Amino acid sequence: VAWSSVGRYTDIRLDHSGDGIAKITICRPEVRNAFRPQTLIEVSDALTRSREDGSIGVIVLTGEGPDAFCSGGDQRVRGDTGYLEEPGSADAVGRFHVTDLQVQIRRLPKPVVAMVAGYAIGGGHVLHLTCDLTIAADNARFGQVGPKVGSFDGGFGAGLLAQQVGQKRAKEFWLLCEQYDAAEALEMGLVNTVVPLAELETETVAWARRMLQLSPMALRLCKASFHAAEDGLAGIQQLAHDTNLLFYATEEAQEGREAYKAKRIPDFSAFPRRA
Ligand code: 2NE
Repeated sequence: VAWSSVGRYTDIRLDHSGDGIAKITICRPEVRNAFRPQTLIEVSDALTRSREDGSIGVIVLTGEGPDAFCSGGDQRVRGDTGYLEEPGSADAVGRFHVTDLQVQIRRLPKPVVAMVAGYAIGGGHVLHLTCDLTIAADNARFGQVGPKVGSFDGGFGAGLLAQQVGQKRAKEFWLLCEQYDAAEALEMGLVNTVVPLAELETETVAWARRMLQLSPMALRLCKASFHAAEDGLAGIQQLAHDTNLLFYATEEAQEGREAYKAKRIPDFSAFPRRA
């Protein structure tokens, strides 16, 4: 793919394939693509751009180099109140930017694919869990390490993992903090496929292109449907509002709008009460 670079970032890169794929790359290989607040602010911005851009149908999230997808929160900027944007500053207040980013990936109405080479560890592992699909290279390694470093992610980090691999296995991830290789990840349903490292991008692009051939609205509703139960009222809200988008296109809904604007009583008598 002849990727073209979009936007100006310091911690990430946003590239377009030219045929509907946006690729967001975390570019901090010197720390195994650990994220600091700035990294997550930039990923969020790239996701927003990709959402708003009608030429984009699929988003790929990845890390630079063969060694890591992402190793989670950058422990060097973890303060006593959260992760710090300006660690040197005396009045720096800690944040958990990753909370909003996880939700953004879940709510994004286009498929988001994690393309994983090397380590997906800690908060980096949770990022792949929140993506819709995961394509793994044969050198990928997965694991949670929170309890080793005094942290945990009891939200999507626990819940989505349990849904994907089962409660016992999910608890094993968190209670033992060990690593699992790509073959084990495939066997437990944590990833969609495992490919040789050299073919990772080609294969991921092929999967993305298959989705680009499909109905965007059907994909959007499929994604929202999966999350409707998992995300409780927030998930139902997304699905409900998506159906509203479709309902607005009907003459029945338009009669309500037109009657309001014309200050008349709406006449819905032409519309069937469907069985
Ligand atoms: C990822 C892993 C297993 C890779 O091991 P290896 O042996 O391939 O590399 P190495 O030598 O450990 O790492 C290379 C450099 O990257 C830094 C290392 O300190 C090392 O630096 P230098 O010695 O070259 O100076 N590095 C790697 N990960 C880092 C990180 N997360 N923060 C800062 N520097 C990092 C191995 O590196 C590893 O286990 N890394 C630590 C993983 C970790 O503790 N992640 C945070 C978990 S908590 C979290 O992510 C979180 C959460 O629990 C809840 C909410 C939000 C976030």
